[in-house]
Amino acid sequence: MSHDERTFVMAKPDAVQRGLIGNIIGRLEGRGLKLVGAKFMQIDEALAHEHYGEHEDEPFFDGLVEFITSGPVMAMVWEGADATRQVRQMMGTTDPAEAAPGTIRGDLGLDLGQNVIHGSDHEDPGANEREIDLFFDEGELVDWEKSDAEWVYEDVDH
Ligand code: DAT
Ligand code: MG
Repeated sequence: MSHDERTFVMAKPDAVQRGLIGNIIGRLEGRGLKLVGAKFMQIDEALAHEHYGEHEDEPFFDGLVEFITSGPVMAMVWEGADATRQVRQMMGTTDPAEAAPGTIRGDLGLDLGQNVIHGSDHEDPGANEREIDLFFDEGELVDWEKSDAEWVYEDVDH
């Protein structure tokens, strides 16, 4: 399996306000994933509409846009084997009240509307690339070798 799948991850405004950026990054780092891009930023209305376009007909859309633009977020790109699906598993279900303990939402959230983290949907092919392109220019992503790869992946030679 390739080790270079990339996925888009975001610590949402609630996570930033609650001082949980480091907790989230620590979990992803600890798993063996590699950070290749990060941007502390404020999402404006237009970007929020584009990012959450698939939900524009939902009754919760206006509240979702208001929430995601309510304060800064930490937008990130993480790389690794099966990264998109693995991050989704680590996030837990959309509603933190139902998310399993041990998951990011299950450990750090209580309310569906403020669920701490976004990760690209692994069941929507191309969502990861689309979201990475929406938030990052190519030059903002860093190609680098992480020196622990041989201790994370069995098929990397020691
Ligand atoms: P996810 O973030 O797990 O991919 P999603 O794409 O279905 O979930 O929805 C995007 C965000 O919208 C989600 O993180 C929280 C919010 N949301 C989803 N369903 C909602 C609902 N029924 N009521 C309020 N907010 C909701
Ligand atoms: Mg989604």
